[in-house]
Amino acid sequence: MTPFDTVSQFIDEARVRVDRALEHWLPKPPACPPLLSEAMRYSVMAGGKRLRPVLTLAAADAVNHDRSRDTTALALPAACAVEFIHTYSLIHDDLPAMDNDTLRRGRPTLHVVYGDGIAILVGDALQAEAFELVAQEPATQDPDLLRRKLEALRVIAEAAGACGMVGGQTIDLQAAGQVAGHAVTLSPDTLRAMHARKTGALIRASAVSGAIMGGADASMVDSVTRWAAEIGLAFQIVDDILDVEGDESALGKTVGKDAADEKPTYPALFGLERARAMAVECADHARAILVDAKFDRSSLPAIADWVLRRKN
Ligand code: GRG
Repeated sequence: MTPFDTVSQFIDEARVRVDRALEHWLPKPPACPPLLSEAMRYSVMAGGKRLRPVLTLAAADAVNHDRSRDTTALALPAACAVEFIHTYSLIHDDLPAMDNDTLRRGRPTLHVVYGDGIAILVGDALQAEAFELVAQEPATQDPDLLRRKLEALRVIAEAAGACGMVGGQTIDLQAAGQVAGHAVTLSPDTLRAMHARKTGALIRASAVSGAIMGGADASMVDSVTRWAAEIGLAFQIVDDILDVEGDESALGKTVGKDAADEKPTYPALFGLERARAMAVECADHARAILVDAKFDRSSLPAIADWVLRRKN
């Protein structure tokens, strides 16, 4: 059982810890130019849901069966690293050369406020800071912990890179007809594969890096990987549905953009009803994986519900 009274208390506490740690680990002047520091803070501290870092802390907590470790302290650097990478991806995705969006996290997008050049540099800096953070923290000479940090670093880098998020974004640009001479048409299978990279890979790495830092063995890591793959897909399907019927002020971003840009989405390919049912199927698969792995009394089932029911 979690040491917290309720699971929602776990999520609330995790968000507070993450926000405090992000603030602490954001680079500051004089080490970093004041303008860059201010612009990084503008996006990172803009009030995202913190789903990915909460997943990291929850997975670390779930594998700590005997309650022998302070898994939050162990996994917090990886949690903040995935939020840095996620924020960089949103900043770059909003640029005119990509999705060309002007509203994010309820605020004007970073390039609208600081210009494209600074927005590109903030994304670049956040990505590098993420890896520096996991390499540095928690500071240790313990060989097992050093091995876990290296493995978490590898998992996050792989998810962020050419075979993960950046690869998925490449296919997305091709599918949107934004790469002259390289357009592709997505089938339901290739749409799923694109999302498994674009949003799924980092969601998976968020949970898996947490499990690794929390002390998981190989079989626990395998269960968390399969669970997070289902949750990542459910997250994406719900995201597509919210783009059709969500509320712009609750979402803090432009709605109706996928249809306007003729993007291949779950509602576009399957219709809203089937898309909703597919998200529920993912959550059912995820629940079964948790039961098998004996993680069903952790905070992970409630996080799956949060993903399914979210309004923003
Ligand atoms: C530019 C390399 C590069 C990658 C971009 C993840 C991504 C790839 C683009 C994001 C575009 C987008 C809106 C995708 C839909 C799913 C998604 C990642 C939504 C935003 O995540 P939330 O809802 O946002 O967790 P908050 O603001 O709450 O953190």
